[in-house]
Amino acid sequence: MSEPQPLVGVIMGSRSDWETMSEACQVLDDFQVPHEAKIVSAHRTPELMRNYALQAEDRGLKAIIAGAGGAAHLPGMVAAMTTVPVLGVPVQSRSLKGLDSLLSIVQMPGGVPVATLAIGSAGARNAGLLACSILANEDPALRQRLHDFRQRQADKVLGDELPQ
Ligand code: RP5
Repeated sequence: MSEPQPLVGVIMGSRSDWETMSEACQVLDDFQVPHEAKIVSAHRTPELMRNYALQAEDRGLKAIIAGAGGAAHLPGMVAAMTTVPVLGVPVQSRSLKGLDSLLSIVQMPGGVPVATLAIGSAGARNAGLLACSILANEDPALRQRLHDFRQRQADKVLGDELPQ
């Protein structure tokens, strides 16, 4: 049986970003959203990045989640070459704990937006959820799954008890 066509592209600058970016893929799996995951580096494979961005729309991608750390140019450069929404995830870097990644991704010039999430795993999870929200505009069943998720999350917090 053939794989369904991916609606979300999850790309990252390095294999070392996978631990973080796998959280976005896990969310997309949980919500049954067809997606792909690839290493696409702005600095080490710039031609691959260019082709990926330029082909995204024709390939039917509805959102791109791009994670990178350090001099994190991947989300911004991809956004420069496509109008498919780009969600940027700042991966926590070794030297500056992801502040460098965050500022590299969030400080885009007016006219080329990147929706920037939090540093690290919370950002990756939220990027997955935000991609689901974007797709849910055209997919009532996915919208319902998001409502159900929020309800389960609220129920858990309401049921939490503090230690005596
Ligand atoms: C960036 O450089 C990657 O996104 C990664 O977060 C960072 C370090 O990459 P490696 O040296 O671990 O491959 O391009």
